[in-house]
Amino acid sequence: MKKGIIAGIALLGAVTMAATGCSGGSSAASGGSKGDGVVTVGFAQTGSESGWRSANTESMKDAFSAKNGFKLIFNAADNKPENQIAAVRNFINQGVDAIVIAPVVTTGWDDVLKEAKDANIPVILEDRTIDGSSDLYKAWIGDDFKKEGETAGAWAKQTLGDNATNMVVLEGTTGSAPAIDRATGFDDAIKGSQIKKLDSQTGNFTRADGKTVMEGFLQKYGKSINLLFAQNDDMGLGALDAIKAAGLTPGKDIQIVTIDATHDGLQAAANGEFNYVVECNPLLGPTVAKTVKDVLAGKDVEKKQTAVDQSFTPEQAKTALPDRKY
Ligand code: GYE
Repeated sequence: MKKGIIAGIALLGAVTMAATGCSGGSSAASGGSKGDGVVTVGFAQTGSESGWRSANTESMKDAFSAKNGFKLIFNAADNKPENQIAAVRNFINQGVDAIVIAPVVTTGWDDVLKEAKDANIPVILEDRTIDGSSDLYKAWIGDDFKKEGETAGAWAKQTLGDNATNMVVLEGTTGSAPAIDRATGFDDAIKGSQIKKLDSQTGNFTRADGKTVMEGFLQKYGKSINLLFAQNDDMGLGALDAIKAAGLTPGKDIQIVTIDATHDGLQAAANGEFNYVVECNPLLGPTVAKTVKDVLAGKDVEKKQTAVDQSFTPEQAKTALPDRKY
């Protein structure tokens, strides 16, 4: 089944854009380029922590290609908020036409986004959201993280919630929108069930940390763990090694639910090692690129553009795998 359909859901978009549109900016007059027809865009990516991130970076680089009329200045911040803010300041100093940010964390953005606004450089957020005034960016394009958490939690409640169940959680990057919203969605969804959270710690969305933190959980709680909620596939994949090394069978002794639905995640589900995988679509590049062009052309854009996600049982993963794009 084809994915990647973006459903715009913000009705306020047109009004907000009209009020905050980039009229008067030097770039608006030339449709965003400096007269040579090429649009220079600085993209501040989080880093390269996961399979999801690799797919997102590739999608962005493809969409912001020279063939499509862009010059892309790419920065990966190694998941350090201070690196990312420095990269954005650097883009402002270079006088790029537009800035795209996948914010590592939700906080700390006000000053640098005001600087971009003062320089008449429009900012578009992709993937992760921020706290703070929505006047400081033109649009956000991403996935509904709270809903992903709710979907994962609803599966857990339905599958295990009637019996006493001990859960451990591998959280994503502390302070990131997906870590915050997936936790909220999941916890809401399991309310009223017999699932008890034994522990919840960050594994920074990486395989290596997912493995290390799961080893710690297994040492501490041993065989009493029945359920793992990994906030992304990579941490779940790292945890598989720890679970097997402890002599347990993933998917049976410990049921596992993850989020992302990358190729590797779906393969683990098809192998029966993950019991349920919720999708988070990383192929946002084309919609982000179109939004950048529209903003620079002075057109109204929808402020909030949310990708449509689905979820997979092991059987559904087997069916989806041959056509999986990431
Ligand atoms: O789930 C994870 C990545 O922000 C939605 O970041 C993204 C998350 C994704 O590292 O794998």
